[in-house]
Amino acid sequence: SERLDGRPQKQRLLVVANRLPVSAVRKGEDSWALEVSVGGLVRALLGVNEFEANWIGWAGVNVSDEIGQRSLTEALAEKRCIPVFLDQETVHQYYNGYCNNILWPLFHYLPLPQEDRLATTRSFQSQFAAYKKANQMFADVINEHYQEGDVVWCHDYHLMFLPKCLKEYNSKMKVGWFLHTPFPSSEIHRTLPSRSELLRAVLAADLVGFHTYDYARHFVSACTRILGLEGTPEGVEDQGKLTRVAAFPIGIDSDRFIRALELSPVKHHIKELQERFAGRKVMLGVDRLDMIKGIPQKILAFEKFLEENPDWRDKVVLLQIAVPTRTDVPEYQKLTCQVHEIVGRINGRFGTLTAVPIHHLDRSLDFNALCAIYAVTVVALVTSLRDGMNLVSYEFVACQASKKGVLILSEFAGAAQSLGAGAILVNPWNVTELASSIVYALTMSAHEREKRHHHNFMHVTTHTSQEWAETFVSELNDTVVEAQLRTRQ
Ligand code: ADQ
Repeated sequence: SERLDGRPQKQRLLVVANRLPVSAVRKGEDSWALEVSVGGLVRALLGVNEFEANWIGWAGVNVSDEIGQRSLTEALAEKRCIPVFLDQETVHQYYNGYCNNILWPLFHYLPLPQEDRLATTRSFQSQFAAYKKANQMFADVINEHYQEGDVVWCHDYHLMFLPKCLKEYNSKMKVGWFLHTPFPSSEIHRTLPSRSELLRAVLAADLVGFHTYDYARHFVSACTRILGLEGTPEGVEDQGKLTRVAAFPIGIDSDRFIRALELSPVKHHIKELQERFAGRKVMLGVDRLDMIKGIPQKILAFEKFLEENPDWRDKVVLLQIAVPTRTDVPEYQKLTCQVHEIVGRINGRFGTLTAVPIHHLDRSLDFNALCAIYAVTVVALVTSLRDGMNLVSYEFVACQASKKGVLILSEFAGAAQSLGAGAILVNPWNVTELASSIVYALTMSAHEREKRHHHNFMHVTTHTSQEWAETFVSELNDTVVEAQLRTRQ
């Protein structure tokens, strides 16, 4: 079954990400319990019938013995997952070190660590070596499973070295790379000691994708300024070889959220929340507890709002749901303490015997509870200091068909470029502006709310995650065909 362009009807897609969408827990020498986590990426590809997705990544466990590796590989195969086995030291240096301590902060405009220059340089070098080694291990597994015609789609900052490793194995492999975080200004990327090597490795891909045009432009500038290559409207050119660079803004499976609101457990939950917060307008924050999300800034602005607007004090409540992540990292522990301290102070200042202004939860909510809480919210606050896209803003909009609530959105989230016309855009560093935008949101006319909501709802329901995945993969196929035509000419 072939299509007109010679591609098979169902093309095999190898989706490569640091983590597999399955976590494994060892139950015996050769038995495993697998827990599937259907994140955004899995869901995006579930809806795409054109491709058969296979997953390659780390299963989140250290398995050093042969029986364990073989049995886990077999168990994962049923879920179309192929494991990459990383040893503990590599995970420590590559994942905790280079990925999460260096690239993640830097790509969100937080400078490189600089406590002890010498020690940092040494550990930096060994971390970068581990990063390259880990990427090579991913490439080895991909190469082993690759079949002609497959499309290999690499994800995120963990795997910037992978396109180069793959092309060294097979220059004909179709390789795409997508970054889920921002790509920073070239002046920030310039500070990275391994700046050139990383850029060159990414450029080995056929197609390089970002959430926004700004990130794509930053990447092209980094290649022209740091590597001295030529930027063209299509991408980056190096001695006649073009790497296509473009923006592919991600979305969500909006139907799933809209349908959930019709389920009776969700309706029941909505009713409970409405009763619980009767007489108060619900404001909401949902974030991973990460410094990039601007949680302290959000809560401080809420405090200022309460300070300056005594009439509102018993008429609003802020629900801040913060899932802990990277809890073993000291900076994240410090952030948790800081947030708890501010919340405690505000609740002490403005709480009464029967009510507190902020409900802060250190945990994640299940899907039904999340939908219910989005649905009862009147004002959502997304105050990221930097954020690749931010899907919470999309999910909120999808659940607001009846309330038509207001989205306050940081101009530093990629989502500001797609939902900017419907949201109130703010600079989260400006607490005064943020506090007054809360007043504006709470007192907005119904007409304006409807107009703003309509704009965003149209966007969220048409630019879905399925459409994002389909567009990226078909663009990758086209890029490769065009490159072949060019070389024949
Ligand atoms: P994240 O930084 O994780 O993703 P985001 O896009 O907001 O940020 O996605 C978070 C997801 O986790 C959402 O689906 C949300 O519902 C869920 N979530 C967050 N807190 C939760 C809670 N307390 N309970 C339940 N669920 C919760 C990275 C980038 C983003 C980019 C995405 C996708 O940092 O900028 O948008 O990848 O590319």
